[in-house]
Amino acid sequence: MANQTQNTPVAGKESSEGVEHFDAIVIGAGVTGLYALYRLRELGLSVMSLEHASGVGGTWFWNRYPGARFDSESYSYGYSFSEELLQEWDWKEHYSGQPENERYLNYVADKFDLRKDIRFNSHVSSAVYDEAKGVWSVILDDGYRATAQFFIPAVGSLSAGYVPDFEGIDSFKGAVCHTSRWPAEGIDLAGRRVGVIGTGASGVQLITEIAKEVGHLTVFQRTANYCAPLRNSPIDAETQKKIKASYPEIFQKCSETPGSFIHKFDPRSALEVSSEERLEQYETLWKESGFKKWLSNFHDVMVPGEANEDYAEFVRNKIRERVNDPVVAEMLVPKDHMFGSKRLPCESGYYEVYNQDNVLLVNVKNAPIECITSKGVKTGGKDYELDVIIFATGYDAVTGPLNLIEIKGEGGQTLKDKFAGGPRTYMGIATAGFPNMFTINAASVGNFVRSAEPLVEWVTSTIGYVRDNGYTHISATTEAEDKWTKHVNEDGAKILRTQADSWFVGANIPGKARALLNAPDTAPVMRAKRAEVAANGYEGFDIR
Ligand code: N01
Repeated sequence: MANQTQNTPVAGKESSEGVEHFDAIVIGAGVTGLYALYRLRELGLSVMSLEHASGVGGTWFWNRYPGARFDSESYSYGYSFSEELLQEWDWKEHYSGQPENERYLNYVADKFDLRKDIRFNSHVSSAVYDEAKGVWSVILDDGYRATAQFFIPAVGSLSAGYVPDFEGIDSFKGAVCHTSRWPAEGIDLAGRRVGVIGTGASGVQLITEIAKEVGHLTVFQRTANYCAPLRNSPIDAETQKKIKASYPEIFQKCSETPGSFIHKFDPRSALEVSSEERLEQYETLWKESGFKKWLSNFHDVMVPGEANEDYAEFVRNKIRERVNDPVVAEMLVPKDHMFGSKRLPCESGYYEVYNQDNVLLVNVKNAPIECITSKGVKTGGKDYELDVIIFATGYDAVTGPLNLIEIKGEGGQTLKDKFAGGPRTYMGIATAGFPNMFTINAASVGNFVRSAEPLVEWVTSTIGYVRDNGYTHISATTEAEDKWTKHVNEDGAKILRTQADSWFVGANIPGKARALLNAPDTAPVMRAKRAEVAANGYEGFDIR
């Protein structure tokens, strides 16, 4: 496997019981964890990062499935904190693929010498707050233990893969894989009968790519998605120069938009212009790459209401145009949820896959998958014989990765129990009864790196504030948390992301409480709120 790293001891201070002690422990060496490690070290703290994988990258380490790539512009998606890094790194494509993204994160880890403080192949089983000592005690599966004053589970939002509990799943005789655990050596799909379950952003990227080599492909679709052309292309030398010269403007633009993407909405309503002008704008933007099609469009295209439905119909017709068989086309046209209420996948030839003779689309909405048999998938009373089944069935998002660790706060309360009805946090960052712990994954919105960077900066400067002022304890107050949770639930109910059943609200996991898992605010509002809290002496936190 590329970029695997052997475990090397990470130096901490030995405590009296022979357990290593650090100022801070970070879990995860993905985009957020790597930056948290970097910033905490800059503060002069001793830090250990614990990473489950054998290399850095998080999402970009694990998601090696064919077709995995950014759908935000590469140059808006890298770290902005180091001018040197920005100038050294050449993004090769406008929407960079997984191998390159993993290489980038390895380059960052090497450049800033982060690896020496990362313990790889480290699966954390529990993290318990020791009230008497005021430290977090972290235990790994292999028996290793360490303590730290600050605990930062940077475990990612989409890292706990979900495979539905289909009856007979273990009886299947062929190969099985979830998109997030694609083996580095690949899976031989050439000429084989492959079934893919799931048509979210992962499924759409994967299906398009593997359709080029499989013998026969069966796609089991529960919900059709609104997908739009990515229009990826290589970055030529001239463009590369321009990008490198304009990073300040790129990041400035991103910082001003709701989701930290590079695209700015048209402030006009779709409904205030004539239908001809509206259509002309839709068509012009449709020819553009990436998310520009909707994020530079009339602002109300992304708000529940008439304009949203008008644009949804435009996209539906674009889908219809590309699929030869009208019956299959209608199966691929989403009619049961609003445009943008589920994550919008970008694609590179997805709909044309269904024009191939060796591709079959099976609707599993009305006739759900009954079971997995030794030979394949059974649905609607029919058996689909397969050599390989790929689960593109998504993630137990945000709270899922936290729940994989037994996290215990004051009074022995587990985070899992506390979040059983949905996350209860203060700004997605802290939760009452879990002092000195900062959850970074419940606060991000939109362009992940652009929102993670300022978040990490806020958390690490807060830790700096606590230490510089001789405090040892910081915790969200119950009042601040109650107010924030009410805001998430009440204001969250009005936004597009809560209008469909998806991971945004935990509705993709049977039995999971329905609640918006991150913030309903725009990225600029989130940053302003955090800045105000800090300026007001960390209002809403109990600091001692
Ligand atoms: O997961 P998903 P994903 N029977 O939850 C279906 C990010 N991402 O891995 O819609 C049959 O979106 C499920 O059906 P339904 C991005 O944020 C980014 O694709 O629930 N089907 C759905 O079709 C994204 O949102 C990139 O009805 C079942 C699919 O499985 C997030 O990751 C690329 C089923 C799951 O879709 C997750 O995307 C990829 C069942 N029992 C991902 N259970 C970039 O481009 C589930 N499904 C950067």
